[in-house]
Amino acid sequence: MAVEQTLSIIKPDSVGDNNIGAIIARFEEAGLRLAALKMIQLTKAQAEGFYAEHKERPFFPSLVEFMTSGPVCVQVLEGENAIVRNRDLMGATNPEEAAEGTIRRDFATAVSANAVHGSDSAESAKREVAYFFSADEIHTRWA
Ligand code: RTP
Ligand code: MG
Repeated sequence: MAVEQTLSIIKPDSVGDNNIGAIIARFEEAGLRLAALKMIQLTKAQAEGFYAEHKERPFFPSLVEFMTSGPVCVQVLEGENAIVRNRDLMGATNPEEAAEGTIRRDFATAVSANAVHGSDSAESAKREVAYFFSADEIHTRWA
């Protein structure tokens, strides 16, 4: 199985709820490694660009407003099959539908405030990692 990188975001609700450490512990306990990490306040343009695939969706304006409502913690997670493994750790988009023991089940309060983002494909991961990090900010631990 291939070692992959994926882009993870701890969203403003979880940062505000003081759950950064608890969520990062989930990744580390599952064997994913942090290759990059930073806290940033997204601008409206940054949030719109990041979620551009959803720009025609009715929830797009509220998604952008939420993602800019406070700082986020963005990280590159690395490991075998990291993209799907991170999505499995996150759980379903709607926390009411998320399986027990997942991050969204345990930390999210609504579909619109759902604790974390994770890249959903290899193509997304490549784009999203580069959206936030330059090559010299990523410290691979698998080479
Ligand atoms: P994310 O991109 O944040 O990891 O979430 P996801 O893949 O699980 O879900 P996606 O379909 O990409 O949607 C992006 C974010 O938009 C909000 N959303 N609201 N029906 C709704 O009101 C609705 N659908 C999606 C969620 O906050 C979701 O995380
Ligand atoms: Mg998505």
